[in-house]
Amino acid sequence: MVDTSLQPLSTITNGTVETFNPKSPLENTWAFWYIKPDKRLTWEQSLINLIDISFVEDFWATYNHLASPSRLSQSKTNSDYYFFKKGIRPMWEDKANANGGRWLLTCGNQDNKLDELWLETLLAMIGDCFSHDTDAQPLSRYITGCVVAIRTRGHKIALWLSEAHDKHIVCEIGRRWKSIMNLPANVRIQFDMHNESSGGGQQRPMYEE
Ligand code: MGP
Repeated sequence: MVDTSLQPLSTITNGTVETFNPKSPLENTWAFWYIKPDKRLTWEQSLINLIDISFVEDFWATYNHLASPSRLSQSKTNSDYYFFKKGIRPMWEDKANANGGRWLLTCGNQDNKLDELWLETLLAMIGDCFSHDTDAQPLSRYITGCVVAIRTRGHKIALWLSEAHDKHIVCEIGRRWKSIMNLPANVRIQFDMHNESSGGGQQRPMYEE
């Protein structure tokens, strides 16, 4: 893993050591993951932890360095970026995800809006935009991560939650995500529990916004 973090600066003033961190800390530390499509590997083996991000500056350095989703779609079909809270593995099996689900936005094959929607989602996550001052408890605590999946049959962006059964919480997060992405009312997002998406048995989404 590449460590791009700058070291804090220390100065001695009148015999006292003062430490300045030149960077802006994020509310949470996040991890970028990438799935490199490789038929010889299992899904889990193809999951690569790219970098952990604790500072705004590191977020932009990484974001600007990585190929955009639309760029991936030109040569790396079936690859995914996962952006998750540090300590949560981007898989259904992680205990933070096991009882949760995902809001899914199907983007079609057009790349023109994909990068914008992905960046809006990332910025909302690191900026804690899913929580409002009036919330009894910040809704961002239920968000574990997000995913962009590059597929020939239509790219997808998903928001993963640790909660699936509290309809009020899940649907409010879905509505806020739509608003953050500035989606028109006629564009629908769908929520499924992970154990349904992994089992493949469910025909209809659990919730829709
Ligand atoms: P996918 O990438 O979520 O969907 O899962 P895709 O490729 O759009 O296909 P879909 O038609 O199945 O929706 C693709 C496959 O990757 C799954 O069938 C699993 O084999 C594997 N996979 C994906 N995820 C997110 C997980 C996970 O969390 N755990 C495990 N064990 N396998 C996963």
